[in-house]
Amino acid sequence: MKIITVSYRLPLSIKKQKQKVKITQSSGGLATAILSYSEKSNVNLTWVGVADFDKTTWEENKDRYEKNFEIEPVFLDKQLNRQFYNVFSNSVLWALFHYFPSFVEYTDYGFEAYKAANEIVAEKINSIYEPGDIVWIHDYHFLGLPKLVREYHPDAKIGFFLHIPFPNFEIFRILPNKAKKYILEGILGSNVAGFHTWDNTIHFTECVEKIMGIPHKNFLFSQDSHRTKAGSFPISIDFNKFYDAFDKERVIALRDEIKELYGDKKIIFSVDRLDYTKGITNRLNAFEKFLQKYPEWKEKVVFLLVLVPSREEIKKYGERKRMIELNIGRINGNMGNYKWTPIVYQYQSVDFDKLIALYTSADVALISPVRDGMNLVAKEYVASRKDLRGALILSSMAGAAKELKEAITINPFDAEMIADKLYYSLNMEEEEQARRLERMQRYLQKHDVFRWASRFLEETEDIHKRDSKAKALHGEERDLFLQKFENAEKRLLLLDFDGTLVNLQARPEMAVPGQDVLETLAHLSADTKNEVWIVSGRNREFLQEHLGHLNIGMIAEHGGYIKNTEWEPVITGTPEWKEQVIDIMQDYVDTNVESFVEVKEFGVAWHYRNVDEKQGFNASRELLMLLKNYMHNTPTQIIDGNKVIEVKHYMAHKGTTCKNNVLCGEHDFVIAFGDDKTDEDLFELLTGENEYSVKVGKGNTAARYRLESVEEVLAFLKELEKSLEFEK
Ligand code: GDG
Repeated sequence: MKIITVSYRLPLSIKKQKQKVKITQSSGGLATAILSYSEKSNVNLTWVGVADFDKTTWEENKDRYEKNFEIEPVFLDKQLNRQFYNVFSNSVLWALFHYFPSFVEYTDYGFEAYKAANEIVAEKINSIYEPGDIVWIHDYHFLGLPKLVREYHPDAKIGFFLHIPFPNFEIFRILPNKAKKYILEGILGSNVAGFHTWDNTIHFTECVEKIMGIPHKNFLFSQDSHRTKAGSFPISIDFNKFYDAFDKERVIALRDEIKELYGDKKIIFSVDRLDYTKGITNRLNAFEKFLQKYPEWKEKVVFLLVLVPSREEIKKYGERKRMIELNIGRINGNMGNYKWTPIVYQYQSVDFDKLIALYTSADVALISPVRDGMNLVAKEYVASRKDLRGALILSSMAGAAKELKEAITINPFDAEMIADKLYYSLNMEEEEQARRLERMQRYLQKHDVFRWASRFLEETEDIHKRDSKAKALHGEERDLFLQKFENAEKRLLLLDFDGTLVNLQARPEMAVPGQDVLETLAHLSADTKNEVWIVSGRNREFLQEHLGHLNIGMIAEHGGYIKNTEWEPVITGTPEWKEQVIDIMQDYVDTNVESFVEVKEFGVAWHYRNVDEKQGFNASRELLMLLKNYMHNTPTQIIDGNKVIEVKHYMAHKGTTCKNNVLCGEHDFVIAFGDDKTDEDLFELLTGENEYSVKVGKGNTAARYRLESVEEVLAFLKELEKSLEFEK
């Protein structure tokens, strides 16, 4: 078993400089964390990514780096790579997912290149994949990849993590429909879809529900082949590496140099890739505002601005650079003088030691992205301040703001607010600085990048392990099962009605039990060793009319009513919310004329199976969201069923009603059959050795066995019947 990590960039770069070859291995947080996890769990690590070197260079140098994990480079054609990376990934996805819709430059050829690149990477993974491996896919470059890997290996353990925000539905819907579907289906190929924050997770689940029509239960999406758990996994840093760096000899020397250079002046510091999402222009304007509003700080403060070149081939990045440099020139010209330059700017990266020296010299770190998945700079600044000095100003639009509660938070669009917070932070007492930093450090020490990687990978393993392993009830499995049935002395049979004993019809009243069903139920219940129950979502009048003459128990309205000898309600009182739901649903009947409302005692259902497919689907998504908001704080459950949206009393629950009334522990053989979501509530309870559950039809399930159709259920029940005759 191994971990296959996939990211656009490899943690290794090979550059040819004149005659020499320079190999740099990344010691970034992600690589260190996954490597540490793979060592701890004693599994190998292989890294797949797009090569920034050619094949020959690779062949010549592949044995010349320190091999603590395998590297599998993918060589993409230059033009394809450009269109995949620059044209679609960075000019569409990056812009849109950071809420810059006006920056989106969508082209079909870009999208095609994106799909092609994802396929090439999927082939590479396929060529190295072995059963049992975990595939961990990173970021927006590979949104289609989880599905592609799943197509090759249906039982693979696949994790997907998005490092940037996932936008809300109104922003995401801007993409062309084919791209939206490709992305959502792609991510849903994973067992775990991870995001930095719950906001992002909720945005994703909302898009899946609205666009794909796949509902979730506790952020778990059920699909035919597997389930996908969406969740929040805030990334972090190697805390000790930053904390301990404070005392490194070179860091101390560099820090002394900086301090000497700026003397008594206070230092404001920021470091980012030059990107329009990082709010650099806003930051500069706010700094100017600060100097205007608090002129006493002139000549007493300096703003060290480090910008790292990024995506220079993309027009928007070039434009942004010019805009920033104009601004710096303007502010320095207007505010500075021959003795003092307010903003000291460099457009180059710094090495690790210099970065730490800058972090630990800064009185204030000013981090103001207008949108950021997490922002590691904020966490690094906090971790490196072993001296407990300094203040962190952090945009509330960064994922990190959800965790770093002792930061001074700002709205990056509010220059006046930033100016005031700068003033506050520069004047902050040392005691307050220490108190804030100490609390954040305690948090980061515990929530470091190693914990992040372990949590994510363990969750992927866990979700995969708990995934449906329902076996087909055929062949040997079936014989074994019949044998157990025959040997049992006190059997309990729990049968759902619609979709299990009868096929769905255009209207519910048309789906009545045929003669064969009635005979089978009569025969099965005639045996004194058997106790037969119908567990249905239908109302009691219907069940009484069609099945009332049989010697069987019945549960109606998903558990709301029960009949042993007489019908009795499980729930007391009248549901006050019913009239409101009927009114809402009636509006949908008016605009979707073939749909209809079914009113039950403890629930109301809107059926749209007769409405044009697309129209019905769209209306159902809208109704679902409306009901979710409307029914908030009522004792109801909303079910997004098969062409039906149903609101029911939360106590009308097949699992609970069976548990409290029927599953009394006296049986030595229990079997439940069902086809939809409400039956899963019952299946989840049947975990004992002699308890069996059978899912009818496709879809992920908690059931142990599977039959494909109503016809297969009836044939199987007939076999149970036969075994009774055989017994006699
Ligand atoms: C994406 C998401 C999310 C920067 N300049 C230098 C340098 N850096 C290092 C920092 C930090 C990293 O680069 C930047 O990380 P961020 O998190 O701030 O931002 P993105 O690059 O946009 O990353 C982001 C992240 O993925 C992780 O999931 O947090 O939201 O956009 O580690 O230290 N390092 C050195 N010299 C530099 O000049 N040595």
